[in-house]
Amino acid sequence: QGQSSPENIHLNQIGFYPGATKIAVVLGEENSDFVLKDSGSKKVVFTGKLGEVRKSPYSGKAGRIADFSAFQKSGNYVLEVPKAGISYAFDIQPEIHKKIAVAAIRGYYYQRASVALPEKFAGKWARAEGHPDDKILIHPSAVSPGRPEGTVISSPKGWYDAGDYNKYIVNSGITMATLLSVYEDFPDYFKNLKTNIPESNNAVPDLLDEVLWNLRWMITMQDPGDGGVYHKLTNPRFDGMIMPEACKNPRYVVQKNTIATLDFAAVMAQSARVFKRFEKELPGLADSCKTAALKAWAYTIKNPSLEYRQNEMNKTFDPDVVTGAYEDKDGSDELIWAASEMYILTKDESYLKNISFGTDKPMPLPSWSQVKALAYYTMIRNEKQLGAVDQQYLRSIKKSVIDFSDDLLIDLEKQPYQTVMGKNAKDFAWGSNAVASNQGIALIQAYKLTKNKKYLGAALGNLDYILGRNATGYSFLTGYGSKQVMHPHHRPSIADGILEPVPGLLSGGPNPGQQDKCAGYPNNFADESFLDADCSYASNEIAINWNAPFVYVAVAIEALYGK
Ligand code: 9MR
Repeated sequence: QGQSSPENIHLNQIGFYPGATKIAVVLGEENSDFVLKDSGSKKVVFTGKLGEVRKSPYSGKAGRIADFSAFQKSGNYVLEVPKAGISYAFDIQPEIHKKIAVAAIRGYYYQRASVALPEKFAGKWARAEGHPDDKILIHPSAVSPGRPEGTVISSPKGWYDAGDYNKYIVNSGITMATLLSVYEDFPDYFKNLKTNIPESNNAVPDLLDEVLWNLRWMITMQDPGDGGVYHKLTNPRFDGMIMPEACKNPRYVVQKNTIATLDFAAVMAQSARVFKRFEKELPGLADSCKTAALKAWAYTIKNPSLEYRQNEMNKTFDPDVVTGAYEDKDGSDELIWAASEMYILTKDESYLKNISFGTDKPMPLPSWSQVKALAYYTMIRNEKQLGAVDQQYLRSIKKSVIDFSDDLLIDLEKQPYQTVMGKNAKDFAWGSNAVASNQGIALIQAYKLTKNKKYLGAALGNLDYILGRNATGYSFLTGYGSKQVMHPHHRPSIADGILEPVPGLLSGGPNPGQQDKCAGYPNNFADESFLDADCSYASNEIAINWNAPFVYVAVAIEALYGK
């Protein structure tokens, strides 16, 4: 504040739909008019008054809303406010978020393991093949009669999880579910959506081609002996800040356990359902997924509480493994999710026999460790296939999803950024941009159930949040926006010698935990605790489970608002 600067005006830096809400937040307490100008001709096209002062509950910083929703003409504009300054230029245009949706899907292409990315598809971020993963050791924690110590398996493909190069089943679980779900919820949107990947010319939608890259890897993570699924495929320690092809450390599959196997079962069941539609293009795949799901489920019946405890494991087995733990103490939600997917796939009601959907409690927001709502979404999505017995569940599940969204909407208009994201301090967790995105998904589900536009508007508000209408003023998708994230904790982006980071990746976002202890955070206010430095893995890493809900929201908003 004080000096006039575009940084005083926080808005979606990509832009707005002609017919939708258009809001910017102008920092400071100054009351004034604002104008919208055509960025070329500099003509004033719209004048408005700033709203009331609202303060961040975290920093106390003041701002006022500039609402120019009434202006609906396509073009390129700036917002001008006396004292505050002139905003970055932005577009008003139909399909304004299409490039964002495509970029975020393409983000997965850049995360592919075991393959070179040629320039034709990767542009200046082309790179050599890394991590062939065709000679993977069985960690002593993971040996079985059929796979004793010394066994070498092949487990190629998959996506790198995040800024590191390991591949984790638990985190692949919610990621795959979210991507498969956006396909199931908006199949028409993907009919002709091309993302410039090697498979773009085949008859399968590009999104599903991308999903297949990780699915093929996941299938290899099941022990064919007992159906159990390894927790992860990993180096004992994280690779250095080097390119994939420079990594030569041995890799292992590590301890089978119940939760990873339930996540796997759920993903395989959902994949079996989705890929059944592509039997001609991918003969036999759906059946293989179903077989894998059934075997995984059987393992979890025999082993209902085998937990993954990395430190415990390291006391008994060598080498020590210190990479991402994805430890989850409670498998009840994974059980509900897997059971629901198995039931929808097989129509066998016994899967739901000992399952309580727990709709008497508030719906928990999905995250890698909390997947109960994925079961709700699946039941709703497949409601036409449910038998009479399930109608009772269905009613309470729907209510739970709508109640969750109604809670988000309470006092929305009083929020300083007028977003549901950030209303509660707990929203600013590690990967807070995934919180914003997963709230968006819940709101879109509520919109689909009720057709009430207030939910859709709030989901769009969270997209605006991620693309610039937030307390940091950053647009959090690499490669997009006027104030972009430039230094994500992402090994290829750090090591490739290219100024711009790999595009289409969602930075984690504000996280007052500051677990990385990097120097340079502006402060520790929850909504501003973000550092665009590559040491900041707690606020500025990227991850597949964060990109996925962002893809969902961007696609859903395009599909529902686009035109
Ligand atoms: O997203 C995970 C977050 O919820 C945890 O608090 C954090 C610490 O355990 O780990 C995050 O996941 C990281 C994973 O362990 C390793 N790959 C990078 C992931 C994103 O930072």
